[in-house]
Amino acid sequence: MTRDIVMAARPKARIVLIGTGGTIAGHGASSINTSAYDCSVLRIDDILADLPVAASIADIRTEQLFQFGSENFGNAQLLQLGKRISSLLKRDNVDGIVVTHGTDTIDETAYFLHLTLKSTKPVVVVGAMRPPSALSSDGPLNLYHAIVVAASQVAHSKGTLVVANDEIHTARDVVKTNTFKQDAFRSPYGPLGFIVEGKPIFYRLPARRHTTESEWSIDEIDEVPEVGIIYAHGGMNDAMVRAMLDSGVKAVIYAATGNGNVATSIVDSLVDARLRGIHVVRGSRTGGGVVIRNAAQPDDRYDWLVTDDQVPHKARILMMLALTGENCARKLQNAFLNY
Ligand code: DAS
Repeated sequence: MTRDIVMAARPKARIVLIGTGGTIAGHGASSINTSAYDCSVLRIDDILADLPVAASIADIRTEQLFQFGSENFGNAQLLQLGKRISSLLKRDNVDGIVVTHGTDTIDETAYFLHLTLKSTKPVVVVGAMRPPSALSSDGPLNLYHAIVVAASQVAHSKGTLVVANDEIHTARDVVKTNTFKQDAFRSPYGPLGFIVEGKPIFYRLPARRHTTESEWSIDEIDEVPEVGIIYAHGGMNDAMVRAMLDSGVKAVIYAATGNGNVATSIVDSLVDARLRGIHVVRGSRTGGGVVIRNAAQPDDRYDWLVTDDQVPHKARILMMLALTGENCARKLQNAFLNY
């Protein structure tokens, strides 16, 4: 029996498609408006109705959870989305989830789900760089591919995935790297796989802990602490750091220059942060590479942490979750080394 005959004999996967807005739900004044358009105007039912081919691969039910640009996602929305997905995944009549999402913070939301959902069923987050009204919109094909992946047996146990531009990325690694181009999504170690002619093909697996191996469960988290990010630059003074320390944050991700260097003018304010009980996490604004403990700064002496290779905006997600557990620097540091 050939592989195709076995696959054709399977019943169709039952997928829940959750709409949250974004460019994939956008509409422009004309077909040449690829970058300037109204965001989050199409309902998820309308988006699916424009993709009749999707019905050939899955039985799809829709839910409109939010309708806004992803820059508006706050911690409350992350929790609400995660809890909704978790309850759907527990049902025997749900085989996978697809979330349509704005691309701006798709990498943050997907990482949050990757770290907190307790299921091996596929969860795929998808967006578009061009609205469906634009010439060569990537929305319909991205959505079709996301449904293909969510419906696939081979996508099980791989954590939350982001599908874009024919590629399947792990939520841990993917980052939006461009304001308007369709190949905006990059993972520093490459995508996990591709979708070719409607079939997902995986070439690698996520190496770090996620979903069922993660210590956090969305079902047990009702609140996450505030964690801020400070973006370093030349000629910096400590005013921004001190303002952030007074804002009630429990930790600061310091998006340092290069491999985690901290200007002399800033060091005292970050030492003060730790004395006030606020954790300091040295990261890098470069977008790539590792920040090494005790290399550019004496982290052991200051009781600071480092992000390992995680970008600052995703380090914030991890730190928020880590702080829901034991407030111990060694444990918090291990989170960056294990996830
Ligand atoms: N409208 C922005 C957002 O919601 C961009 C996008 O979706 O691509 O994130």
